[in-house]
Amino acid sequence: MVGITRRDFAAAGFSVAALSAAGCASAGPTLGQAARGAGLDFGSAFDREVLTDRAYGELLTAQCTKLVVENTLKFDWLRPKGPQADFSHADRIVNFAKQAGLPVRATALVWNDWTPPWLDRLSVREVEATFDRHIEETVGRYRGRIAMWDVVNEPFFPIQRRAGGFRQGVWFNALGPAYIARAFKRAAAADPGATLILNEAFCEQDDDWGTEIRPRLLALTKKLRDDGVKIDGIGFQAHLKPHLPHDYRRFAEYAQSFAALGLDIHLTELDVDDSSFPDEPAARDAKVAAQLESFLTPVLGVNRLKSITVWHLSDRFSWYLGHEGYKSQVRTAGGNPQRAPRTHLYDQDLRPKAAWHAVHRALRARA
Ligand code: 9MR
Repeated sequence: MVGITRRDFAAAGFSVAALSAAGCASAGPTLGQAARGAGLDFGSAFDREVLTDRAYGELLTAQCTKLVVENTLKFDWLRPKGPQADFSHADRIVNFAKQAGLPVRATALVWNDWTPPWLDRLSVREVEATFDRHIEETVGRYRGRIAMWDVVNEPFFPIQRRAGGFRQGVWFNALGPAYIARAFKRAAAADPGATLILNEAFCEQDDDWGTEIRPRLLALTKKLRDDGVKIDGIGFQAHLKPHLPHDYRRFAEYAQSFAALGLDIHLTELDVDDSSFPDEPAARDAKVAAQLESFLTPVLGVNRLKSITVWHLSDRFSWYLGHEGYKSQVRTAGGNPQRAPRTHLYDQDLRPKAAWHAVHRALRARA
């Protein structure tokens, strides 16, 4: 299948108008339109499900002004068995967005997590060569077609207790912290027109992880800038965890300090971990919505905030589904671990929830 267009939906018997009405909750503006009114892009993670789930594909293209490839462009998905990449799936996914006329962000070009086992058997020199090859081939192949890359994902992971708080893994172990600048330089050479961002988790939380990562990330970014490395923006994942300490106003001030360096700010993976909320769906939805609004209200005031991306639009494709850590948190909070997550803006039947309205309201308020 080579991408799905609006015409394909119609040919398959889907009424675009009916789906759009179902997806919007009202005849008012979509999330994308509301975001544009606030000077932002609105995106969602998407992946191979759009090739078979037409209703979801239609919802994504109706609501978003950009799409973010969730997995297919990750190293382990492109090169699961050896250095030779299979780009056939990635081509289809990128083409889906192109057919819909939407720009693409891709994650994660370099990540010290989820690397395939064959990499562990290489010598340092071979790892280095594979690193460069991966960046040049992947960014080069999609030059002009992938507008934005998460060049390095999650550079810090203090729980591993490595010097500098860096996340260890194949790339870090072979190249040291220099892998970060190297990745940005190689990516810029492979596609000088692409927007290059550094993406990090946990910065929204005030627990040990968040408080340790925040200054380290700021110092790393300053150093990259001082060294003349092209870096266009910072991505804050924003998988909100209401059960952990947090102060979203303080986070907004922190995000602002990157804007002061001349960098753009992106919220790259927004969703709400609802594990500490009640089982009952309406009560849970209200709390998820309130959490989103309490986060977005201060953060939408950050200068140079350019985009908000949700880590899937619907509970139908929640990454929390079947996640053992999530289930055990639900159990600890006294909930039913078998319940379905309600962590996103649409429910499993693609009906907008209170969370959709909360994001929409916050965007309209910024406009
Ligand atoms: O949602 C993604 C899930 O399907 C993958 O199995 C996983 C590993 O590649 O990555 C998930 O997305 C993660 C993102 O790439 C980085 N931040 C955390 C996200 C959720 O785990």
